[in-house]
Amino acid sequence: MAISRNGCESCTEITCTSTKSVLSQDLAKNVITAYDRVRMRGMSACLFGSTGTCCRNCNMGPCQIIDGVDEMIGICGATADTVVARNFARTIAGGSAAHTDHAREMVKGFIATAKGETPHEIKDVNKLMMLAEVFGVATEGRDKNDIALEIGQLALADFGKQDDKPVTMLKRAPKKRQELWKRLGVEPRGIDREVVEIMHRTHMGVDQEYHNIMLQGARCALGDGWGSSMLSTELTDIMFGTPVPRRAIVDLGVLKPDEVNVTVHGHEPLLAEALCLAAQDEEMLALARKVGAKGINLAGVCCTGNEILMRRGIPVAAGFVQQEMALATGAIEAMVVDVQCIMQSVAEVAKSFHTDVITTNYRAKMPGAVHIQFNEEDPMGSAKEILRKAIGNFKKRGDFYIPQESKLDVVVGFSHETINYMLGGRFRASYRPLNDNIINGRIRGVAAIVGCDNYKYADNNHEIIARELIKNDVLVLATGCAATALGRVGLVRPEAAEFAGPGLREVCETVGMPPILHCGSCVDNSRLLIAATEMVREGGLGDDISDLPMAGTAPLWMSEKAVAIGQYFVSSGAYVIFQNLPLTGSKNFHKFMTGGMDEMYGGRWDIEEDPLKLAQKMIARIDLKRKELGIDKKRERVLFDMEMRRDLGTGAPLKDIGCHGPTPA
Ligand code: SF4
Ligand code: MSK
Repeated sequence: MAISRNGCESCTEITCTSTKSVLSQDLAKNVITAYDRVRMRGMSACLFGSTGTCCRNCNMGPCQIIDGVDEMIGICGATADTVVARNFARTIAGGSAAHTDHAREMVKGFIATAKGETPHEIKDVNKLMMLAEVFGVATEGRDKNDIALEIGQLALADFGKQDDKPVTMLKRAPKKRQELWKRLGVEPRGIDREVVEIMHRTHMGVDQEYHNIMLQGARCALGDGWGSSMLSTELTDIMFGTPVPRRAIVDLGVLKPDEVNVTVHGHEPLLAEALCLAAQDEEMLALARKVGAKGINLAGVCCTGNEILMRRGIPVAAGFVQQEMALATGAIEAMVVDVQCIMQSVAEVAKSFHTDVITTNYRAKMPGAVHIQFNEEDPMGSAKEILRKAIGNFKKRGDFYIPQESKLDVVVGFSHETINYMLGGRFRASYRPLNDNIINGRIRGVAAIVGCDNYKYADNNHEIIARELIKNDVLVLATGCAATALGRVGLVRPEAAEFAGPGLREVCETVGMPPILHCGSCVDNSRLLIAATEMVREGGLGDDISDLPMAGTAPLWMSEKAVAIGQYFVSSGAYVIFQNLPLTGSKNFHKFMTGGMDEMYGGRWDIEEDPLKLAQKMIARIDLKRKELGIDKKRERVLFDMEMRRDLGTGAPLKDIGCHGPTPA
């Protein structure tokens, strides 16, 4: 594919300084990126696909349906309502399957760690004990590895469970929510089973009633959020340490001119953690020195990046839309990939440079890449083999360009435990101060900005939304590539408090926290479920998640996982708004998802393409919830009195949490 182009001037979608800077170099003139492909295709996305009305679930079709036109229903008679609902449910199943397969690997890694078969260890004993209680595992007088092994085995059983009892972690939700799920019949049973049941029910000639289809859609998504994703996050924390706040840097400028640059891209932290250990190994460092490099520089891409950023402070080079640009620097010796969000084009881009794209998971191979299978029984062996390959490429590096203009620092590591300690104090971890500040109006509410980047919209949409939210005193929790994008523009650091409204700013400055808290990777959205549950448990903000002044968005969503995440938040009682969704092809289904869901779950979907209006709709929802709680009048009193300042002052200052935080070593 040798199409040359004249830099990226015509890419009005790109606002990111480092991206523009890399693409304008001579070095990158033959690199074709997704931005180029969007232009080269010269056609807009298929209307049927975009609105959810294309069905190819059987070989009488494919059928394109037009709502309200009798001649344009499916050959089998399927209406727009049925087809759109089936497609939406299948998207949820796709996203949930991705999280679930990832989580299964983490559980297996956890079991292997408990057996002493990996270089990792059980680090967060407090969290281990908490999970032991959830799983009903006895702890008295037992070794931590024994306890971990039993928890791991019970967790693994939750994936393939065949009885009709709910998955174990569901009991962590607020009581009222659990009762609602039971009443509606949407409690997830086996995690895998719910994905299979969606695929069955959406097969030709099975479930043809959109409300009923979405009951299973909700059940599957809940199995993801409160099942697989939550298991993955918690067990990863126990093995690799629950994140605590730390400073790090993001953007393409984190690559180093004089070191072997290795980027880790994908989602599963098992390999990335092994690479982190191997990159410090004297044998590997000696090899690097031998080829003239000063060291080995690991950097993240996408959510693997977020995992090691949160736990180790390893810098993130790029989010999803920058994966090709990272290679276009010509400075990367190896891009190591595992699963999810890896564009096939990276192998093509790598051909213009000395870079090897190394696939490591048997599930995810690609033409043009080198495959080195990650061996779970010998993670260090695999990691060293990969690093040897990368080191071998260093001398082949030709011209390269590493942008320096926008290398920004971020403060990351906001697990829900950190929020607890940071606002509540080192000795009395509690969500009380957060709830109090919401009740007194300094903090108007909480918003989640999560999910991907997407070439469909300008790359500054996350920023527009986030600035509007914090300006209006809304505390933002961010995950995934959205968090990376916000980090790139300097909003994920305490200094960004200056862009917040007076109430939020005062809280942030008193505690020393950013107005946007980086809470991890896309699988870590389960942390936000727990944070919301803790806010309910703390009291004063209603008795269910649906009562909280809270809203969520994945504006630039790309992956099916984002839809699964959105649905588990909606089914948990949250208002979730995206810039577009493939559900507008059916009036009835659209109405149900954006209205009827609210009546069932107290949470609903919404769609708004304009990023500023999207943020304003989130604020309107937060205000509605404040009104329902009767705390809307109190927003006038935004200044801290001395007593409140002292109260917050008992929270652990940010700098201290890193040293004495919630995670015992
Ligand atoms: Fe067409 Fe019905 Fe077959 Fe879908 S299931 S492709 S609507 S005939
Ligand atoms: S990596 S799922 S682009 S957040 Fe999790 Fe980023 Fe979205 Fe992939």
